[in-house]
Amino acid sequence: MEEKKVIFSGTQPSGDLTLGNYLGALKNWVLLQDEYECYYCIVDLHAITLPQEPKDLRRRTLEVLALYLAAGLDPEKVTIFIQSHVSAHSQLSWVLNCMAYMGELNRMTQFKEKSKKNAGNVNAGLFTYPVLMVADILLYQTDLVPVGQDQKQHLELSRDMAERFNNRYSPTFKIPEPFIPKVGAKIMSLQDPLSKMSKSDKNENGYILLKDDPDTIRRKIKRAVTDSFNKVRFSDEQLGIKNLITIYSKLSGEEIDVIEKRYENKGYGEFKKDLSEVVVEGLRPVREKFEDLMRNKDYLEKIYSMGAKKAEKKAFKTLNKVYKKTGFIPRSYR
Ligand code: ATP
Ligand code: LTN
Repeated sequence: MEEKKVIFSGTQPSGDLTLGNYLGALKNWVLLQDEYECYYCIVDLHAITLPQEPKDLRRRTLEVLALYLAAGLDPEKVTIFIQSHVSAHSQLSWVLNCMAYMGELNRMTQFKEKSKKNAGNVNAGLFTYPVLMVADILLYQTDLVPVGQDQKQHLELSRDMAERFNNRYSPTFKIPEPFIPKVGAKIMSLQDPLSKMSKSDKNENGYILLKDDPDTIRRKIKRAVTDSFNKVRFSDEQLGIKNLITIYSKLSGEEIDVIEKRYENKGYGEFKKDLSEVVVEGLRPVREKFEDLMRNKDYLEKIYSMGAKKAEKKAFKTLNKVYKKTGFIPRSYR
């Protein structure tokens, strides 16, 4: 039997998940789970590159896990685990840090944006964040990494670093490929269609949370920024409306031109009203399942405990090779 290709991806438990995370990442992960050997991680080590309140971090870590399941990931088919439970991530990250160039990390857009936003706390972890992400990916001999557009640059670094290590020592890592959806790879803020919908946005009208109740969703869509053309068209001149059509299409499964046609002679009011219902109904099963799961902490514990065991096995196989090639003497248990 041919071996399945490996997929790895992760989400930071640094805020509540948005519709952007769902459409750009989660929804695709679910579609891939039958065909691939999948590892889906909750990257808590990454989250502390910005200050986190310990009790919020604990709560959100479980919430992200519950959302993975609520979105349709099946723990019998995929490995779901918490990054800090598998120490190989930190260990490989150190080795790779010693091979990463300051210059290449300095060019990372996410680092530049996040350090600008958090000028008072630009810690070394924020700078080396992409190297930890490289370690996540390379540990599992990953073929494909399904992410939103914003992560493309980090994926290029993963490929460069895998090649660097393989060339310096001998073939060790698979070279991973990004896997970015054609539509919905970058859902934009409802308040500013030039910046991406982000869970760390200060303005809560900019994003829709997966756990927002129906009235909140309706209110946020009603307030979404549009333009004065009053034409429901998928065009770069109308970025606000373009974003809303993308959301409509991704959630309803309808093609963009079908949606444009339906609203050809209708105004934004009617379009937004219908879109609200598409979003409310699209997210309803996710939210209901999520609330159910959060009442069952024992079950969640079982999932992350099983996940860590499965992930660890694969991760340490790679780490041991790396340690050996680097020149570390294997520990003796005599
Ligand atoms: P922040 O917005 O706080 O910087 P984030 O949501 O970008 O965080 P993660 O939670 O780690 O960061 O992202 C999880 C996944 O969701 C990644 O694959 C990312 O590319 C994707 N993603 C995040 N925001 C969007 C968006 N607006 N549109 C499409 N995909 C997104
Ligand atoms: N950096 C990513 C989250 C992330 C990730 C990963 C994604 C950490 N490790 C490995 C894919 C593969 C983000 O901010 N969205």
